[in-house]
Amino acid sequence: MTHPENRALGFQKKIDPNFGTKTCTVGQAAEQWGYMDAVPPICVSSTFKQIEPNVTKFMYGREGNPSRNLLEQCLASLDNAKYGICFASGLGALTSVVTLLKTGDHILAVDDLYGGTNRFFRNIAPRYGLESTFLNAEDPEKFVSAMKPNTKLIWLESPTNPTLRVWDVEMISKLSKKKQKDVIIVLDNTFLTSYFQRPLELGADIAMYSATKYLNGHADVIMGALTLNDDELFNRLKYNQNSTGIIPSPIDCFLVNRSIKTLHLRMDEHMRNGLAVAKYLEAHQDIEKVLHPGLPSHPHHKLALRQWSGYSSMVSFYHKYGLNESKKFLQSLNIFSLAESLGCHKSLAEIPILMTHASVPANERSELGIMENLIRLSVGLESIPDLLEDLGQALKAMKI
Ligand code: P1T
Repeated sequence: MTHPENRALGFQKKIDPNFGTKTCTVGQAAEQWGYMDAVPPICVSSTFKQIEPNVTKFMYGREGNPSRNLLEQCLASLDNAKYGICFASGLGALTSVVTLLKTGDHILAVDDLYGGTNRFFRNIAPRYGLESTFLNAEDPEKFVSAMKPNTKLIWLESPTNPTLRVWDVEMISKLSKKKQKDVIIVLDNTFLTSYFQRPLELGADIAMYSATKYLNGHADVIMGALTLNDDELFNRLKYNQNSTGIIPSPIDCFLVNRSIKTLHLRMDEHMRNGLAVAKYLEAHQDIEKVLHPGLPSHPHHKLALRQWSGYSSMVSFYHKYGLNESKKFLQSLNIFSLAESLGCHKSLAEIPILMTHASVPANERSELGIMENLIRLSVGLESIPDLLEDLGQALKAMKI
């Protein structure tokens, strides 16, 4: 079965026809619970009774928990992965990946990244003797040529936050593995989720998620997740997670597990709303440029169609004015909330230069195009006419 809307838009990758069944069934069996709970319970117990020393399915809540375990199985299935691991936050998942490295290792990262990811590689990793290079990945050969003999981690984010650049993950993976077989390639897939992009099938070793965003989708949980196939990497990550304690709470696991039941439905609607907003803004007189990979004007439009099976609802745009107008626009919005974060039911708007990407050095921000007139929108699930009206009135108000 092919998703009709997806096919009409020209995507070459198919949406997993069993996606909805997986979110509703994998890890969810009633038979695993004492009361045959049809819906998985929240297991808050921090420790588990043992039959004899070390004979038990779960031992201690930091090591593993039934509510977490079932979510990890379910998330893994969505990427057709062998393993899933959940963490206290998206940055917690990143920190855990970095625990795979040792002093003297080199990280090659794309230059346009979530500000917090950039901050970690730039300001925290060097304290432990890790060196990072940030580079545009438009030309995969050039990007990969920046690998050094000690490059152990390649960190990709595609599409990127906040300028929605798209990288050729398949080509980067192929070229970098050819150069160094043991380099670990991570793709931050927060913006698209497994529904629209499957990182492991594009050659990444690890798919990374801020589950805080679309996976949970209701702006009431902070969580991170990784999915992967490699046994050795999985064992090391689990060992390191237990040793560092970067775990999510069972209640948050319950919430994300509940939320992913509707992930495919939400993503379909997010895509529609995001595209409608992007097209509206592109035709607006006060807009200089819209960044959305679904617009034919986007430089990576064709690559997105080749690599993905849908778009997220992230839209960034440059208006024709300055910082004051940016602030006025954001403060005039009624349905969109002026807030950080993204990927939830509520529409959110922010100004990366002052908010999510304030920690990126100023010269790099301007090279990336993070300017005073760049606004980032996370389009929610409200009705399209209301969203367009809200944007229209705020664009008018910003000039008064
Ligand atoms: O917030 P946390 O769950 O720790 O996830 C960090 C993170 C990782 N990767 C991407 C692509 C992200 O966008 C984020 C978090 N981003 C925001 C809070 C934001 O407003 O962009």
